[in-house]
Amino acid sequence: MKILLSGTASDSHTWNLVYLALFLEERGHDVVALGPCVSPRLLTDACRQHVPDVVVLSSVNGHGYRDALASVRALRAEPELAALPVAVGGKLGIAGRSGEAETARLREAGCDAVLADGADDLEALCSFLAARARVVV
Ligand code: B12
Repeated sequence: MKILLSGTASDSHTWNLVYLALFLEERGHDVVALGPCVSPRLLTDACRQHVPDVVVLSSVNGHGYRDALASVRALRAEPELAALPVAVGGKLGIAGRSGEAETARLREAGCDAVLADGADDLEALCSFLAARARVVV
């Protein structure tokens, strides 16, 4: 699958993105990596340009919940991107994982998968992608 991998607007961390790019490429995916500090506008423009099968957002600085909310709302506001599968994960809250209310809001806004930062979350991402791959094929 073609995966657009992106950091979020306020997040300057990069090794999470390097790790995820390698992790996804080792599983045979074609990764377009946008890097850190990607604004919602840049993300929507890149999705139009690269036409990915799935968007994976990663954030670890503690502002991922708010940033991802803005990003997914921007994607869902564009008719041609409204159905594009989006998974977000990492350390989304200031105390690591995001809370249940934050997770629910992200889902309501259009995130198809809201994951955290553990090995089980990477496995969950693989399952999410495998389910999408069957749809794409
Ligand atoms: C190195 C580092 C920095 C470096 C980053 C350098 C760089 N080029 O990336 C510097 C010094 C710049 C930095 C800055 C800051 N940092 Co910092 N940083 C770290 C540190 C020590 C290591 C991060 C790292 O590289 N890990 C290696 C990668 C491979 O692991 P990872 O990032 O955890 O990613 C894994 C998982 O999170 C997961 N994952 C990530 N994304 C996704 C997405 C999906 C879909 C899935 C499934 C999984 C997943 O998979 C990855 C592999 O396992 C961590 C503490 C720690 N030990 O984690 C703090 C940490 C991430 N930083 C933190 C903070 C608060 C900051 C600052 C805000 C500090 C400040 N007050 O200025 C700033 C952020 C500035 C900004 N605008 O973003 C906090 C975040 C708190 C939180 N979320 O709960 C942490 C956790 C430290 C702490 N314990 O408080 N940081």
